[in-house]
Amino acid sequence: MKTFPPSELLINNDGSIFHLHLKPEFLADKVILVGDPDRVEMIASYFDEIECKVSNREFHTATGKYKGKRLTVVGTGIGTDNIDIVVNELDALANIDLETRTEKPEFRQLTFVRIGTSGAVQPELKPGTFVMSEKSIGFDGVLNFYANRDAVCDLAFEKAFTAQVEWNHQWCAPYVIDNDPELVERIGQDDMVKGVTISANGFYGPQGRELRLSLAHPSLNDKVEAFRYDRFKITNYEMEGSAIAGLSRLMGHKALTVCCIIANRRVHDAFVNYKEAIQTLVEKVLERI
Ligand code: R1P
Repeated sequence: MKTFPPSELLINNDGSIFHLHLKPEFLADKVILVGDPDRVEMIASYFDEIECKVSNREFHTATGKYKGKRLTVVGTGIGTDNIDIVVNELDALANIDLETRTEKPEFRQLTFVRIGTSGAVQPELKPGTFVMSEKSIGFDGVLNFYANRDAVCDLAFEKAFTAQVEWNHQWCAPYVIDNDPELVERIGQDDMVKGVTISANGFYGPQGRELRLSLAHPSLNDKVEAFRYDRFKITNYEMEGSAIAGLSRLMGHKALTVCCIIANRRVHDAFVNYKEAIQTLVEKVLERI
């Protein structure tokens, strides 16, 4: 049987997992992931009962019940590097016995729904629109470090994407991954646009924002907007969904990202007072998860 030594699976003295500081009993089967730690408080304010609140570094967690449904909400902070930690540690809480450091015989499936903010790359997607990711494109490369990445990725889409946008091969290879189709249908209803979301490995250069530094590929976002493959076009940028979808597919969990558009990159429009809109999106997800 595979055992996981202390250097690979780090457990705190109180029995909690290293970064999240959570114990296995704190984890619900349904997990909402958000980037902003304040959003954890906002979502927990809808709960009828709070079981626990735990914080360590940028990771803030609350578990409780919403209309009888047990939910865990985790604030991941920004970026897929944090998602690698969060999804691996949540999976370990569910599927590894932390006392014996061995995999549990019965697999426990988790459902992850990320609720985020995002920038649109099609002119018609106005701030305030809700987009759910049918597919995610990872610019981040996290999934490329795991075995069997090719078995879960849409390789034909990847090929079309790298060719059409004239991908710079100094960047890590992009990966394309489906979000869970059942969640796409159940959570993303007619009030959300079905889309293809890029998760970038940065907010400025990697999403084509130019401040004082010039870009290596200044026309990338023109090509991203014009990209077509089968019935798909790219809708939006954010920074976490690809690794959530990719790691979940490899591990056997279900995942979906839904975002509120708060800026349109093509018409240079932004909506910085988005709190009410994101609250509406949270209410929809709480009902549907
Ligand atoms: C960038 O400002 C952050 O906002 C978006 C991006 O994915 C990134 O995390 O999502 P959140 O609002 O969930 O943090």
